[in-house]
Amino acid sequence: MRERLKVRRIVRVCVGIAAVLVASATTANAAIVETFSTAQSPFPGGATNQGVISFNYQDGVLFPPQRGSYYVSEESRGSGDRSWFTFDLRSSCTATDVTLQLVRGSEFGKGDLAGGDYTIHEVTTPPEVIYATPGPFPYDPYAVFNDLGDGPVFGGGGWPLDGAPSDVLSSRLNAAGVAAFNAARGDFFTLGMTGGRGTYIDPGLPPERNTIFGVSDPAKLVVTCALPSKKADCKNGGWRNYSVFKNQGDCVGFVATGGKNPPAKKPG
Ligand SMILES: [Ca+2]
Repeated sequence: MRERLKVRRIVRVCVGIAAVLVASATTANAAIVETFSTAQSPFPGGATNQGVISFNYQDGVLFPPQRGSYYVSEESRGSGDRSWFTFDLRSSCTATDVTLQLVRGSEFGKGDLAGGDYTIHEVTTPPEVIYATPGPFPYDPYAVFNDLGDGPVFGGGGWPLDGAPSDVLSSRLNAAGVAAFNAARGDFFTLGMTGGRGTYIDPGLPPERNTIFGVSDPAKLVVTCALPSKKADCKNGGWRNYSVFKNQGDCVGFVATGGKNPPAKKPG
């Protein structure tokens, strides 16, 4: 009798575990991820929708903006490399989570500053100005250099300065960054990045900045799409808010099957 009770209890525990596994599998299936790249929809005159402006404070020189590559270095004595990344969100879903993915690159290097801090900023300069043709930047590049490192902060962190050029840094945008992404849907979306401001160990030494990124690989934006959790979310035109369904029935079917019936427009 006791043995049978034990078996029953084991069965009950197993059923419970199985239920949890099914629930988590359903949740995983339901997630829809979209990836955007600076290699998509390139503006004329550049291979990718990204670039860098470098400023050397000692010489007071702003180097000509460079399209296609990105460099981010820690800023000190007013010198630094600031980069921008533009993504085509004309067919984007509504995001709940947005992560910027960058490659460290072959030109990263250690200077005489500690750490590898960087910050992601809002960019208000419109892409038609950043990518104006025919020549690069027929406008005030100082204004754009400032824009890449000022205004609302959308993310940031520290990056260890030892590693391989192929290292990928993932940086999640904060709530303000996700809101800005969603506000930019249907258009292009540009992010700016600047290094932190370090202090020289020996002020008498010539400037040697930490370069955190130095690469021309396309930057990526990995986006988790917002999805309905109940049928009511689909009704009265609600299905349109998710921009992954072709109609209300498609949306209701997705909810009813716990995500097993993927959206017709964007298969999960
Ligand atoms: Ca700005």
